[in-house]
Amino acid sequence: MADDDIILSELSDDDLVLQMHDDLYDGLKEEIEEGVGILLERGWTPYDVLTRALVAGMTIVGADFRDGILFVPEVLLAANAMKGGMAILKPLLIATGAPRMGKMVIGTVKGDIHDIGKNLVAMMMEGAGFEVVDLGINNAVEKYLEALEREGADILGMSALLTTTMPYMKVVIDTLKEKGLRENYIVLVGGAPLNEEFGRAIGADAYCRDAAVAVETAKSFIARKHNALRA
Ligand code: B1M
Repeated sequence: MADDDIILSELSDDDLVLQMHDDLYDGLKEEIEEGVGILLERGWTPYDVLTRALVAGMTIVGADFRDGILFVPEVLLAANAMKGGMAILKPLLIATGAPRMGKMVIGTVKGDIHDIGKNLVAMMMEGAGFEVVDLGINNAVEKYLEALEREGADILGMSALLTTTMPYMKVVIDTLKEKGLRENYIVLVGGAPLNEEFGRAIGADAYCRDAAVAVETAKSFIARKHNALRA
């Protein structure tokens, strides 16, 4: 049967979820929105729809992106479809108090206006269940610090695409250190001209090669943080 012939509302829950994984992979925003609506009508909690239909689907997208099977345009489409589903779930999730993965403040550093990669990271993080506060581009250190405190964030994400702007990440990290705040946050950095060595040299917790790695890295740091708090 061709995809066009599939009537989502006639699928069993399990088949619908699998179909939604496929639709997310293919970036079909309307189908994802419809699928979300059907599962909610069938009594699914917003959290289950988020994790089992959307996040699980996005995990497949993230893995194939990491492995070079999917590329940026496809991931942007998938992320856009995901955003469609998320927009329906977001108010319901807030109302039902679903557990959150953690909160990230992210922005491109001062002097830099590249935002495509940063936006992709933000979308993938949201897709993985993180709350994301996107500060946009051209952020001075004060803007990051103010947002981290205001939002009670767990993670600071910084993006830079220019060799001339990437050193600014160190300015932000050094300022956090000077104010005794460095240990309060997981600091993740990314952008095409960076590498692991640079991330280490400036005192970040990790350099993230791409959006999928950013999600995986954030998840593992948050898990470590929760384990440390429990111990
Ligand atoms: Co510009 N640009 N650009 N540019 N631009 C580059 C970066 C450049 C490498 C092109 C080149 O010359 N080959 C070069 C930098 C050279 C250098 O620094 N050595 C360059 C230059 C020179 C410039 C200008 C100075 C050009 C000029 O005006 N003379 C100027 C600078 C303006 C400024 O920022 N002050 C400029 C302007 C622009 C445009 C506005 C035209 C446009 C940006 C549009 C926009 O972002 N809204 C633009 C673009 C599109 C590019 C290229 C072609 C593509 C960047 C991109 O979006 N890639 C770029 C060439 C390149 O990188 N190959 C280039 C796709 C994106 C998905 O990948 O951003 O790497 P990326 O993000 C990845 C990872 O890096 C990682 O995950 C993302 C997704 O997988 N990641 C993170 C990124 N941020 C992260 C944050 C994290 C984690 C992971 O936090 C946790």
